[in-house]
Amino acid sequence: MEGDPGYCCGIALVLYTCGTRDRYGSLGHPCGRACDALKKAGIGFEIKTVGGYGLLPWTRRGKRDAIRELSGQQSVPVLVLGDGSVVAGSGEIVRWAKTASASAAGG
Ligand SMILES: N[C@@H](CCC(=O)N[C@@H](CS)C(=O)NCC(=O)O)C(=O)O
Repeated sequence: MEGDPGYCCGIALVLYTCGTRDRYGSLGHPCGRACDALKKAGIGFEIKTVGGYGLLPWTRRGKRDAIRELSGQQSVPVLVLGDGSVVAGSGEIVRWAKTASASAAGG
C-alpha cells in the first residue's frame, strides 16, 4: 500500500510465516506476534506460508530454501521489505514495526 513504511517501488511487504500464519499472536506464537505488531502499526503486508515443522526436521526439506537464502537461517517469521531488505525473527520484526510506525507518524 502506498504510504506504508517499507513499501517501495510498487512492491508490498511480504511476511513469511509457518502454516499457523497470524493465529495466536498474543499467546506468543512467533509468526502471530509479528503479524500483530505489523497490524497494530497499521502496516499492510502479504503473508506467504512456508512448509515444514521444527520438531519434524525432514518435513522442512526443500521447503525453507527461500528463507535460508533470504535470512541465512530457516526459521520464520521473516519480513521482506519493498526495497528487498530483510528483517528476521519476531523480536526484530516487532521492533521494526514500532520504529517504522513512529517514523511514519513523524516521531
Ligand atoms: N526466535 C524465533 C523463533 C521462531 C520460531 O520458533 N518459529 C517457528 C515457526 S512459528 C519455526 O520456524 N520453527 C522452526 C521450524 O519450524 O523449522 C522468533 O521468535 O522469531
